Amino acid sequence: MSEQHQPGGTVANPVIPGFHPDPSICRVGDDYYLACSSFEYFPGIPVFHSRDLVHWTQLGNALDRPSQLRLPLGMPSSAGIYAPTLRHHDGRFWLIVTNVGDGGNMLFTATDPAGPWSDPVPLPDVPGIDPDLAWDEDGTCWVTVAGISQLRIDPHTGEALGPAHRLWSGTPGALAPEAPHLYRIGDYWYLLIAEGGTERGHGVSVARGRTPTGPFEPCPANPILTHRSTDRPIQNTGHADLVQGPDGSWWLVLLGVRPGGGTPGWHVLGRETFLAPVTWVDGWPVVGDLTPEIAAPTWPLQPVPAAPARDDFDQPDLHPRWISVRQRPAELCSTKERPGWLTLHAAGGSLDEPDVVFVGRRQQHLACAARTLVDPSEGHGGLAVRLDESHHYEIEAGAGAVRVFARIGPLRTEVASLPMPTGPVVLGVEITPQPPRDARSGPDSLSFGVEEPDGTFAVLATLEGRYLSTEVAGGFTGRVIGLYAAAGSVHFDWCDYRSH
Ligand code: 6LW
Repeated sequence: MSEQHQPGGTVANPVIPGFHPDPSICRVGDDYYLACSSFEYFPGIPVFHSRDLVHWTQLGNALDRPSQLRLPLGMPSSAGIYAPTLRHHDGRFWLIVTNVGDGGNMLFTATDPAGPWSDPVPLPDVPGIDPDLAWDEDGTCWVTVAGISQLRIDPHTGEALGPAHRLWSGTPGALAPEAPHLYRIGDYWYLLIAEGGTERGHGVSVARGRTPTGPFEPCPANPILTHRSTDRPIQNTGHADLVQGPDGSWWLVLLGVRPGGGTPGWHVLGRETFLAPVTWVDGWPVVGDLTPEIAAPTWPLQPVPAAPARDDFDQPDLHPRWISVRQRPAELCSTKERPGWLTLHAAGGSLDEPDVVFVGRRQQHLACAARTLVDPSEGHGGLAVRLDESHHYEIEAGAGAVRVFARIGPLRTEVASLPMPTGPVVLGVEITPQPPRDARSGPDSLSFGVEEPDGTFAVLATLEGRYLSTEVAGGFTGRVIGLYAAAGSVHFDWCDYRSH
């Protein structure tokens, strides 16, 4: 993501673009690690590394085998893996997370955050969502959850060592006190939470006490961060975690969205990870500039090489950026069957089905394009932009034609088709943000087409982007662009993703 760094003293936000919500961060020496929610996608919980808080590289996914992550077919999209907390303690990395719909709260450990991570330690007595982990000076381990409640556990066995107690309910009247993180900083324990709901009202509040169990005194300036009722380009700001920079300065990582179009505004990339500076006044954190360009930190930045645009499927394993819906059985998805190609065997059928065989990557830029070379001679499949089972657009090759489909809520329709000799074809999508023309303008357009051998992109259909936004579809995720098989076996030679 080195293109994020702008010379001249600023860096671009989000620092991890695309559907990467609920960031949790920890520092070990000069290294920073960050984990995000992943919902119905497998593998789950992307884990990133940085040395400067600005440039991040994905190391892997913490939950990358079925013994760690079950996402049953009956589980709706936007259930599954919610809001991890990542911490380093006693020489190990600890990840506590909720699988909403299969197992509730659970804990994982690793000596290397790139993996392997352990099998889950179930936490049957830890209620609710958004678990946080903190240890006090005598080694007691506290789990704090949305609500905001807290209990003591044995993190090695998962056993509760006492009942859960309500710690704080956030600002009176505010919706959804959640996303707690508890820290010992100086003479106080700080309880950082999100409240107001994860939509436009979202914000970050804080309380402090002399012990990890409170009592907690709310900050008089709460919420210490919200962009509600403003015209700021970054909205829904909340669900934050605190960290110290290499020079001892303080920073928040948090989620936010970038709505486009007219009213009410539609965000299409999901909730992304942003960075904001923090100063301390009278023992309270004060959040600074949270804009698309923030003043660069003063320590040396360490850009990382930009990810190559092309995945050519020449390696036995897919890059960790590739995610599948609920599961990825090796017998249905392989780069070994036809070496140099990704082969997908259809299971259930189209992208309307929960067991679709789909492998995608998050859309990370408002303006971008994807292309893939597909061989549909043994089946039907193609390139899709997916929000969930009920909201996706795709271009599909097979049976002598290329077709564009749109699924919006309960409606599915073929919007274009083109006869085509059965043989390899380059399918593509161009995604273009649109300046609002009037109050009802959508955020962007998606043009699906075929790339001719001379490089010309022949558009079959242009579709409006609002129907693949969270404001229309609901839920907690963002767009994922990927490859799928709807029938038979479909082979993909390569896939390109480029920002514009
Ligand atoms: C998460 C909650 C939230 O559990 O959204 O924005 C929920 N914050 O803390 C799902 O990501």
